[in-house]
Amino acid sequence: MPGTRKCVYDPLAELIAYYAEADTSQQASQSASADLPLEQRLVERIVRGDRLGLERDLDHALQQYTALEIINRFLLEGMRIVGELFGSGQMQLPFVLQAAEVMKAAVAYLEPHMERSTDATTKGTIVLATVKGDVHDIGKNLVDIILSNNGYRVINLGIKVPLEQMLKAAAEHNADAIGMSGLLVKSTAIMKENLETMEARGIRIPVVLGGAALNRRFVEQDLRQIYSGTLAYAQDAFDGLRFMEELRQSRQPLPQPTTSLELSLHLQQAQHERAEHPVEQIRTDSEQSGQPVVRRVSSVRQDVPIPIPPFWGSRVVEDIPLEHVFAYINENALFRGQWQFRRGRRSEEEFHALIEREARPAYEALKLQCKRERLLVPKVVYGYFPCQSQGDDLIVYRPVHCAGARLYAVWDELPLENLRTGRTELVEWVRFRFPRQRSGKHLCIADFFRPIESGEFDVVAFHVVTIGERATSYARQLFEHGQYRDYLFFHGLSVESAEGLAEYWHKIIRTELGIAGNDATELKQLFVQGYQGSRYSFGYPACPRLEDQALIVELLCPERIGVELTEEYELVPEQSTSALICHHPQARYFNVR
Ligand code: B1M
Repeated sequence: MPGTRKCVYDPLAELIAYYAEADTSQQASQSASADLPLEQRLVERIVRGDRLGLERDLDHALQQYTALEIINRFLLEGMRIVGELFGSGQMQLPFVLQAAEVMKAAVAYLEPHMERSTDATTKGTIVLATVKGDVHDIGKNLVDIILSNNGYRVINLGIKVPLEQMLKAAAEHNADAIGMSGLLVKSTAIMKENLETMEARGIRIPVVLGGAALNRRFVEQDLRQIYSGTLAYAQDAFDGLRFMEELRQSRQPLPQPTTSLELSLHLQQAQHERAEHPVEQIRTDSEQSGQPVVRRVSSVRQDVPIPIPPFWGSRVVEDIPLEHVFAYINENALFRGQWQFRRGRRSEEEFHALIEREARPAYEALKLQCKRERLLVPKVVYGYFPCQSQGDDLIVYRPVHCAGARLYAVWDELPLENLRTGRTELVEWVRFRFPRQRSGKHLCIADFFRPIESGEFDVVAFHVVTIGERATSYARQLFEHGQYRDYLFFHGLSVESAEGLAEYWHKIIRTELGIAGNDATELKQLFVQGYQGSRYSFGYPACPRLEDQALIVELLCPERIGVELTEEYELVPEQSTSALICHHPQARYFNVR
C-alpha cells in the first residue's frame, strides 16, 4: 500500500511486490529502470537478468566505488534477492540462471579493476564433484553456477571423480568444504564409502551432498553417524548456497544428530518401517549353497499369443527425423522436471499460461535450432531375440552356428518360424537373473515370458537409443561460456529427447510385433503405459541391477551407434538409454522390494 511504504529502499520488498503484481520473470528481461539511482539499478539489473547497458552502469559505479564494493554491496545483493524470489516460488529457475549470467558478466568486467581478484572477492571455496562412476553433470553444474555467482570460489572437478582427487584439490585450494553430487543409487554408496575413508583418516572438512538418489534422512541421520565432520544434505542448488552461507557465518560445525534422544527417535523410525514392510514368508526350494531358490508364485498367464517379429537378431537405424522424436517428448517432464518451472501458488490455469508464455516459445525456438544445427542426432540399435524363462531367469538364445560379428546383424538366413519353434538349433547366449517381489503379486520380469518347460520360444526385444555425442559437447560448451539459461534449456531438451526416442522406438517395436492396436491415442496416456506390454530399463525398480546393462551391450553391441558402457555401467554419451521390451499384456511397471 503506497501510504505505508517505507522511506528506506528495501530492494527485496520492492521486488517481491513487483513480482507479485507482474507475475513472473518475463519482466526480468526488460531493462532496469533508467530513473532509479545507480546503486538500485545495479541490484535490479541482476534480479531482472538485464545486461543491456551493464558496462555503462559499471563504469559509472567505478567512479564512486571500488570493484569489490560494487560486487559485495550491489551485485551480490541482487543475487541474494534472486535466491529469495526463487525460494518463495516467485522466480523460475531459467531466470535465476539469467541473473547468474549477468552476474558473471559483471564480475568479469570488474576483474581488471581488482588487485587480487579471486581471494579478495571470495566468500569461501568449495571443491565440487560428481562422485566416482557417475557421469551426471547438470545437477552439480547448477550448484556451481549458483555458488560462483554468489561470491564463492568453486573448484569444479567434473564427473566420475575419485575421493583422492577431491581431497587433493581441497588441500591445494585450501577449500572450506567439499560438495559431492550423484544421480545414481550406487553414488549414494560411493558417498558413504568416501565419508568412511575420510573419517578413518581423520579428515573433518565440511561436506555437502546432493543428487536425485539421496534424501535428507539418509544423509542427516545415517551418514552423519559415520562422519564426524560437518555434513549436510542439499536438495537443490540454493540449499548448497545456504550450507556455504551458514558455514561462513558460524565457522562452527552444524549440529549433529548424535544425542541419545535423536538416536532413539531414529531407531524407533527404523523399527516402525520394518513393521510396515515385513519381510514376507515366501516359498522356497531346498536351499542350495545357502541361497534360497524362490519359486515362481505369481499368477501371470503363460498362454498369451507370442507375436512374430519382423526379423531376428539386431539392426542399426540412423537418419531418424527429429520431428518423430520431438513428437514423443514428455513436455511435463521437460518443463517441470528439467527446466524446473514451478507452479507455486498459481492456479493450474495461471501456471499453464505461464508455461505457454515463458517455456513454449523457448522450446519451439530450440527445436528449430537443434534441427538446423544438427545438435541432436538420434540413433537406435534394436533387435528381437528368441528367449525362455527359467524360474526368475530369462534366457536369450542365439543360433548355434552364428557367432562373432555375424551375431550383430539381422539373422536373415534363418526362417522366422523355424527360430520360434526351435527347428533352428539354438544355444543359450545371455542369461538375465531378475529379482522377484517378496510380497503382493510376487512379480518378476521372467514371468512375462514362456517358461522353458513349455517347449516354446518366446520373443524379447531390446534397444539402446542415443541422441549422440554432439549434445553432450554442445551442452558443455554453453556451460563453459556462461550461457547458463541456454545450458539448462538445451541440456534438458537433449535428455528428454533421449527419453522421447526410447518412447518412439518402443512404439515402432509394438507396431512391428503387431501389438500396437490398443495403443492410447493421447500422448499423456502413452506415458502412463497406455499400451500392451512394458519397457523395462535396468536401474529402475522392477530390474534395479545396473550391472545388467552389460548384458544388453553383449546382445546389441551399441558401439555401432557410438554408445559405450563405463566401468560403472553408465552409458556414454549421457543422453542415451536402454531397455528390455516385453509384449505380454500383463507386463506393467512394478517395484521389487
Ligand atoms: Co535416468 N535415472 N536413467 N534418465 N533419470 C534416474 C537418475 C533414476 C534415479 C530414476 C529412478 O530410478 N527413479 C535412475 C537411477 C537409479 C539407479 O541408480 N539405479 C535412472 C536410470 C536407471 C537411468 C538409466 C540407467 C536407465 C537405462 O537406460 N537403463 C539410464 C542411464 C543413462 C546413462 O547411463 N547415460 C537413464 C537415462 C535417462 C535419460 C537419458 C532418459 C534422462 C537423462 C539423464 C540425465 O540427466 N543425464 C533420465 C532422467 C531425466 C532421469 C530422472 C527422471 C531425472 C534426472 C534429472 O535430469 N534431473 C531421474 C529420476 C529423478 O531424479 N527423479 C533418473 C534434473 C537435474 C537438474 O537434477 O541432477 O538431481 P539433479 O540435480 C539437482 C538436485 O539433485 C541438486 O541440485 C540440482 C538442481 O536442483 N543437486 C545438488 C545435485 N547435486 C548436488 C550437489 C550439491 C547440492 C545440490 O552439493 C554438492
